[in-house]
Amino acid sequence: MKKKLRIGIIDLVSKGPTKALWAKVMFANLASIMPQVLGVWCEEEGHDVTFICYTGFENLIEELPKDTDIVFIGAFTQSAQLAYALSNLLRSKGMITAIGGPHARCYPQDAQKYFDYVLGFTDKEIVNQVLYDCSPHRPTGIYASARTQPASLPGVKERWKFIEPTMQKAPLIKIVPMLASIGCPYTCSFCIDAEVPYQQLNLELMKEDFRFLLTKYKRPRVGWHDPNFGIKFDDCMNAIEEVVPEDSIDFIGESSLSILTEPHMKRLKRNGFKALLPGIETWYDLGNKSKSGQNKGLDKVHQVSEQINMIMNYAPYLQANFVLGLDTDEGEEPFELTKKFIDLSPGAFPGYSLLSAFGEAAPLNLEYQQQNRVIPFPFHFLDNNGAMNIKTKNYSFTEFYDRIIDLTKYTFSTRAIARRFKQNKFSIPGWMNVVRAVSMEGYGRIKHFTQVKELLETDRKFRMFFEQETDEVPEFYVNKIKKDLGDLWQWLPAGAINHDQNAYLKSVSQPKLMAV
Ligand code: B12
Ligand code: SF4
Repeated sequence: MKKKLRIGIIDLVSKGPTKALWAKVMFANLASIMPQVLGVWCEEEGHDVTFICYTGFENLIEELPKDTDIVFIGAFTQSAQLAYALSNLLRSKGMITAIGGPHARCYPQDAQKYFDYVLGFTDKEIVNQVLYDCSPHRPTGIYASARTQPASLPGVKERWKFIEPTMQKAPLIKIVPMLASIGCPYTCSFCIDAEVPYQQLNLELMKEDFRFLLTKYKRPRVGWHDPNFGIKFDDCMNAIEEVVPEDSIDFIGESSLSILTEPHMKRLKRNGFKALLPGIETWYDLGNKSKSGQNKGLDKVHQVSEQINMIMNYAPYLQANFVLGLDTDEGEEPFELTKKFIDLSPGAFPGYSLLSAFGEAAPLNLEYQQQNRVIPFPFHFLDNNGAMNIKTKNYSFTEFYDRIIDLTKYTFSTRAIARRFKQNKFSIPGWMNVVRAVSMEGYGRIKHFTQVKELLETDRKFRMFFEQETDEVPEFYVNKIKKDLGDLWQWLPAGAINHDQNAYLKSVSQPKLMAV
């Protein structure tokens, strides 16, 4: 007979204990869908589930029942060190541990050192196999992955048992996570979805979820977790229009500019789309994604700005995403063009990501590893801003940091913040932009980048790490991890600060998939 298991599921939103106001207000809204899905699947099999969305305020150990058999941890790479420490502690108490999520997809070999199971693409069958086996696998955990992304996932109604307590942790704004599709038809070579086929998920389920949500909140807010929302635009909008009274749910979504045309914007506005996060990425490449065709440089800035301003006539909040440090960037021009964009589209909030190679996430990462350009910054800093783990092609690190400091200062100057606020019509989204600017994202990053730049100039050992002359992680970074992990630092296994930055390259010749 099948054994009934006591299962713990932890969604690591925070990478350590925190008291930050931003974390208190927003972290529960950054929760992932898959840990909730896992909860549904485990209960369907008759097991008992304890679910924790870790926002940095919970005591993880106290919240887990002492007799838990197996704990699944969902982690981004930025939470890897926390996940490793936690796994070590849980194993010391006799529990089996499993990890899934972006970190497990990107760095499976490293995670296998610290977990009994490491899961890539995860469907119900894979989870059932793990639960059936449920035994220690040490020193090297088992890696298991479905061949593709699952064809369907439990919706909001089924996940509600896990969504509700998570939403209770969000005191002001509550954003319910949903998915309309998985994968993306575009093939941006730096992206984790470049090779994941696009799949529209079940629209009937989506409609049922809207009906359900409207019974739970007066005016629900939905955050779409689709990598690119609205690829099948008419199908999605028809589904919304069929069951949601006009403009009665607020939606937030990440869509490419090619989807955000004026006729589409009119329809999005009618249906309550309040916040959009299009990716511009660079002024030199990826024209298919932004519909800018062959347009590059200043021409692309003008064309994109015009479109962004049009979009903002319909949706009050817009974050325009950029990747800094791509190989196509050279000299001051890319940075000056972004400043020009800020002048031309003052209402948009620019979201910058330093080019990062997340292990085996993207096809381009193999090239970086072949060229020996990946620097083994501890995972804790791989959040698109804490560190850039690729040696830039056309800049020295000091020049690059000079330029990103200059651009960040320009973006969050008093003048730019005030213009953005005015353009946002002094609204709640406008206030959120101001808070983001004067807290971690604006001023916080200027401080961090400036510290890094100073250390590059004054500390030889620090610079040697950037120049790949040593693998010894600078004290600056070690101390930060120590501080962020708090009490869990003592549980971080020896060597867990380091990783093999070329593991992907080494693994391509060895088959990785093993049956459980
Ligand atoms: C939606 C999204 C967000 C949303 C929602 C985040 C969330 N909690 O899910 C928001 C905007 C909040 C966000 C924020 C961030 N994001 Co984000 N985000 C995405 C995006 C576009 C889609 C992810 C998604 O939900 N896919 C659909 C699901 C079903 O598929 P999946 O993620 O592949 O999951 C499969 C498996 O991994 C597995 N699985 C997933 N989770 C779990 C958990 C368990 C326990 C198990 C067993 C299995 C499992 O099952 C799934 C089915 O096969 C991806 C890029 C992309 N195109 O995928 C980036 C991505 C995941 N984000 C990324 C980053 C870096 C961030 C931020 C750090 C950015 C920042 N500086 O703030 C933050 C971190 C937030 C956090 N919670 O810690 C990186 C992660 C890289 C990495 N290795 O860590 C990605 C890959 C983008 C990139 N740069 O390449 N993000
Ligand atoms: S459009 Fe966005 S989600 Fe799609 S491949 Fe490009 S970066 Fe990834």
